[in-house]
Amino acid sequence: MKLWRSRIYVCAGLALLAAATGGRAAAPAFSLSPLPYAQDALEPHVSARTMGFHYGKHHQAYVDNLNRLVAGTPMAEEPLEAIIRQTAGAADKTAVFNTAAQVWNHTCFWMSMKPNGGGTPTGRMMEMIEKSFGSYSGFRKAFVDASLAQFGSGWAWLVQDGDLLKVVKTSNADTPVAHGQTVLLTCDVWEHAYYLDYQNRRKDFVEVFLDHLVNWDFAASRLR
Ligand code: MN3
Repeated sequence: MKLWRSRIYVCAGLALLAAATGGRAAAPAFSLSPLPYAQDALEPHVSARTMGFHYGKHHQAYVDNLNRLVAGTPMAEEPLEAIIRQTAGAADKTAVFNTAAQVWNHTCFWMSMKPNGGGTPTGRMMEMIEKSFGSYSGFRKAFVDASLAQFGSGWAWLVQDGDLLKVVKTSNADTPVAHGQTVLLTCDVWEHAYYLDYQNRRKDFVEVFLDHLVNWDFAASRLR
């Protein structure tokens, strides 16, 4: 299943309705996709206060800025992934790329978590993890290491590359979507993702993400 192919976001039985009005009227092209759980549902691992700022302020601001940047342009009629791909690497489209990618990345991050998540996956996902990393602990170490190796703001990702899975990291707004990789899940390692709850302890946050929050059903639904 492919997310964000259109303005109707569909995932794992959840119909997440985004703005379907395109640029026809004065309505904005993009809207903040609903959280798949309550803002306090990830406590004690991610506080409602963090979610209030991160989803309600940071993510909303990216949506608002993207609408401002694409208003009156052909991009207002296009799917988010198409905007990301066509602006990636374009020196005169940096603001649009950064903003569109951050809208996509954050929606993916919320979907990558669930209450009582984390731990080892099952089925084909576990088989692919063992084939790609040797073991779940091999994957876990690779993901934590990539998160810590990301200097400054960025993202850690699990992506599918053919028959194998890979852990990759990106800086700032950069996203595997721009590089043709199939994203399975992501962890936001910008400081705003964890500073209120974990201060400077990024490793603690990423380990909690893996052990208590990862939504393996979401990741498995994106396997090709
Ligand atoms: Mn963020």
